[in-house]
Amino acid sequence: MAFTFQDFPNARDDLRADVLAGLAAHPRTIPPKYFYDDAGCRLFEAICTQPEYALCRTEQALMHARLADIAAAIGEIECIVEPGAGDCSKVRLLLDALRPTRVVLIDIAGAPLAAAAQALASDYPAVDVNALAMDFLRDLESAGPWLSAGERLVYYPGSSIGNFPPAAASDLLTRFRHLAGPAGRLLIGFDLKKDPALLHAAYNDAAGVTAAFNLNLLTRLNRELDADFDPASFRHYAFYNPVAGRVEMHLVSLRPQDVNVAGTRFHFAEGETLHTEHSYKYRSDEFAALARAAGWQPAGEWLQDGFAVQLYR
Ligand code: AVJ
Repeated sequence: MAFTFQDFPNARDDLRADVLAGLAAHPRTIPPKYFYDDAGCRLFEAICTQPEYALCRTEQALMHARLADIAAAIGEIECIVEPGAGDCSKVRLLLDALRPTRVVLIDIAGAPLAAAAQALASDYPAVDVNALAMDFLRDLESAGPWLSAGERLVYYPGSSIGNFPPAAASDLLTRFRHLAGPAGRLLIGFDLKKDPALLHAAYNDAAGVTAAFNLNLLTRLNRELDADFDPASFRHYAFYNPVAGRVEMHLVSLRPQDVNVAGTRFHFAEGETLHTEHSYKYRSDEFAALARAAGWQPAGEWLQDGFAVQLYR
């Protein structure tokens, strides 16, 4: 079993600087990558089991059902690179089907990544497993020495791309182009535009798990930035904006209030919003245009129940 773990201290996320800058802006915003502390990861897993939120289940079902076809379309591959690998569960199917000699798993959360990647390495003794702890939005280029020279597949499942506005998504796809190399491929999963009522329900589940996930951000800031948010004074508010083609998640202040964060005081007016997430939805041709503009050629597409997996070369 071959396993390496590398931490990139210069490419860590910067919660304090990002939050202070986001709170000072108007509208106030916090990058959605900060949802995922331990509690946030557990709440996201719970979202994925809610009847209204089909995204993860549908992608998993699609990957299982179409795996042979997808693997054939990808062809020979030496190395799989997964930015945002999290618990490393999604890449297993591809390891079974593609049998690469190396996998490079990148995630912002170093400790859980190391544990998950080590477990992966013991389950796949023939694969050289490399875990890189970094915020890949800051420094994807440092992953270079860990990549194998042969054909590489960048795997970006789960509609994570939906968190980025189109210009930033296009930028990320260009960086994936470099990560994959000239003979590289990209397998990417994203949520499709659909009945707004379904999208609304998916981000407003009856059990309130998405609301808890959104509000957990304030609890995290209280703990990690010595802030004093009162989560009960903010309302989870999520809606589909069909003009922009995205679900927006907000935390709306229910009263005028002052909040201290890392020694700085911020005033929230009644009804003022803290914007916590964009979740863009695409038509498959819209997404293909975005990928083409980033230098990728379409090489396959699999659709199921409002979700898409596309392959590019
Ligand atoms: C993990 C970014 C795909 O946008 O649907 C779930 C996160 N936010 N419910 C999404 C999320 C609210 C999710 N992604």
